Amino acid sequence: MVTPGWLHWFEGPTEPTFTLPEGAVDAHCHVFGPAAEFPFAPERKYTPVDASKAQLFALRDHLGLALNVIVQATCHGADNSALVDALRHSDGKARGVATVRADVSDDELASLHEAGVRGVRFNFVKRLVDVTPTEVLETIAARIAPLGWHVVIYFEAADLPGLKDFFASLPVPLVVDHMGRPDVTKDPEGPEFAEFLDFVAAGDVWVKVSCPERLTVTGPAALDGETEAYRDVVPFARKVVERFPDRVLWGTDWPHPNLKDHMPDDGLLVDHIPHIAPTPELQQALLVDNPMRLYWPEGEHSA
Ligand code: 0GY
Repeated sequence: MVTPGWLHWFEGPTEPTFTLPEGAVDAHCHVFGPAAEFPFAPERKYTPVDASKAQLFALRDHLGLALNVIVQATCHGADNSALVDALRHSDGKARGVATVRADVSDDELASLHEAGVRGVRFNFVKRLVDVTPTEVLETIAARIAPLGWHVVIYFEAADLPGLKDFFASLPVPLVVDHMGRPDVTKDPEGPEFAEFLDFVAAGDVWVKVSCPERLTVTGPAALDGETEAYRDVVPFARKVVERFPDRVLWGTDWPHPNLKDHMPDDGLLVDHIPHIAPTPELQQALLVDNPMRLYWPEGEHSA
C-alpha cells in the first residue's frame, strides 16, 4: 500500500519558458519500481507511487534535458535492480548513483560500473534510513575509490557539525544533496550557512542546488504558472552557484518523494533555474559542464 498522504508526481508539466542549454543534465532524479517488476525493499520507510524509467525519460525529453543522473532512492534499499535496468535502457543517456553494502563483491561493483554507476550514496536523514556505522561507510568508500567514483551525501543542516570531520576523511570527491538542507528561515549570511560554505570550500565537495520545493517555507509553490517560485530558497542557492560555479549541479528530484505540501510542476522548476544561475555562463556550468565532468568525463556515447 502506498504511504498514506503520498503525493503523486505532477502529470502534464508545462513546457518551460527558460530554454535549457544544449546537453543539459538532470543530475538528481529517481525511479520507483514499478513495484510489480522491482519490489521495494523490506526495510523501506515509505512506499511510493511507481515512477518508471519510461516516465522519467519522457519527462527528460519534454523539459528539454539531454541526460539523467539517477540516484538510488531509499525505498529500494541496496537492491539496485530498478536503477540498473533504467541505466541499461537509457541508450547511454543516464548514469547512476547506487547504494551498496560493505560486503559488495568486486564483480558486482564492476557490473554496476559497466551499467553506468559512478557513485554511491550515504544517507544520514533519519526519517529515511537506519544509521549505518561510519566504519562501514569508510569500508565502502575505500572499495569504490579505485573505480574513480564519488560519494553523494544526504544530511540535514543541523547534523553537519557532527559529520564534517568524517566527510573530510573520505578519500573521494563528495557531492552534497540539496545544499545540505539549510533552514531557509535563517539568514543566508548567518553562521550556519557559513559553516556549510566553509565545508564546501575546504574539500573536493560539489553541491546540488536542488529541491527548492522541499526546502521552502514561504513559497510560493511552482504551480499555476508561478514565475517567482520559492523566493526564500533563492538567496541560498544563488550564493552557492556564484561562489562555487564549477562545483554545482542541478536536478529535478523527480518524482519528488515525501513531499507533504504540494507537488511542483516540473516545467516551472526548470523556469526557476535563471533565478539561481542568472547568467548564460553560470547556466552552462551548472547544467552541462559540471555534470559532464563528473558523470561523462569521456563524453556522451563513449562509456
Ligand atoms: C530525495 C529526497 C528524499 C528522499 C530520498 O532516497 C530517498 O528516499 O532521497 C527526501 O525524502 O528528502 O533526494 O529524493
